[in-house]
This record gives sequence, structure tokens and C-alpha cells, in this order.
Amino acid sequence: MKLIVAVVQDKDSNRLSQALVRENVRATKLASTGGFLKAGNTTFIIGIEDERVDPVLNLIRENCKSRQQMMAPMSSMGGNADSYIPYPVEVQVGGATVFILPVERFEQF
Ligand code: 2BA
Ligand code: 2BA
Repeated sequence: MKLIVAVVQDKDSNRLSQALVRENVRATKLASTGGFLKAGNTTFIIGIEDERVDPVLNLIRENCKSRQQMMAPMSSMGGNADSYIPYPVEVQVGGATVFILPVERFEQF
């Protein structure tokens, strides 16, 4: 068994949830925040048998789009002047950032 941890954009999370349910894949959704943009994103954790990992990765690939996102200028108020960015910056936010971990044990009580 593997644990898939997938960070996706909020805009794609409903579509991905629906696809997972449709394909009978169990998952848990966590509301998360990107460390860089400090904007909301969604983290899916999916415990899944080894042979279903690739089909689940395909579902994630098909349902999550890469987008350009503007990063608002950060205020220097109360912050460090070194980290002040005075102009908006465009960043490419990926369709999904995915980690696949081995599961030592899985229990449901
Ligand atoms: P939910 O996904 O909201 O599922 C609640 C309950 O609904 C499940 O209880 C199960 O009895 C049923 N259920 C879920 N998906 C189903 C499906 N495709 N077909 C038929 N019945 C389904 P539990 O199995 O005790 O799971 C409780 C919660 O634990 C789940 O909430 C989910 O958040 C998490 N979870 C369970 N298995 C998971 C897994 N393999 N990976 C990640 N999270 C899991
Ligand atoms: P954020 O940390 O809000 O990052 C959003 C996007 O900003 C990133 O997209 C990347 O294009 C850019 N970015 C992030 N850190 C940067 C930096 N230090 N310098 C320049 N640009 C930077 P993605 O790479 O597609 O990541 C989307 C989200 O996935 C991230 O949101 C974060 O929540 C998560 N993520 C990405 N890599 C991760 C990792 N190695 N570990 C844990 N979470 C990760």
C-alpha cells in the first residue's frame, strides 16, 4: 500500500474529489496553505493499493491544471525590508505536487 499526498489548487479540488469518488478511490481532503503564495490550496491524502497508484496519478493529472498566478506585492509593514517585493510577480503554479510514500501498516477501527 502507498500513501499519495497531493497538493492541488482549490479550483481543481472539487473536480478531483468527484473523479476519485467516481473511480471508487478513498481519500481525505485537507485545507492547506502554500508556503510561498500564502494562499489556500487543497491537500489530498489517499491510501491506495500499489497497483492502483498509477491510475490514481492519471486521475490527478487529468483533473488538475497548471496556471499562472499573480503574487500581490508584499507589504514591508512589520516585516523585514529585505523580503519586500514592490511589484506583482507572476508564478506558475503546478497542476499538482505529489508525494508517494510507503505505508507500513493500515488499520481501521
Ligand atoms: P469519507 O470519505 O467521507 O467516507 C465516510 C464513510 O463512507 C467511509 O467510512 C465508508 O464507510 C464510506 N465510503 C467512503 N467511500 C466510499 C465508497 N467509494 N463506496 C462506498 N462507501 C464509501 P470509513 O471507511 O471509516 O472512512 C472514514 C474517513 O476516513 C473517510 O471519510 C476518509 O476521510 C478517510 N479515509 C478512509 N479511507 C481512506 C483512504 N484509503 N485514504 C485516505 N483517507 C481515507
Ligand atoms: P506555494 O508554496 O504557495 O507555491 C506556489 C508557486 O510559487 C509554486 O508552484 C512555485 O511555482 C512558486 N514558488 C514556490 N516557492 C518558490 C520560491 N521559493 N521561489 C520562487 N517561486 C516559488 P508549485 O511548485 O506548483 O507548488 C504549488 C504548491 O504545492 C505550493 O504552494 C506548496 O503548497 C506545494 N508544494 C510545492 N512543492 C512542495 C514541496 N517540496 N513540499 C511541500 N509542498 C510543496
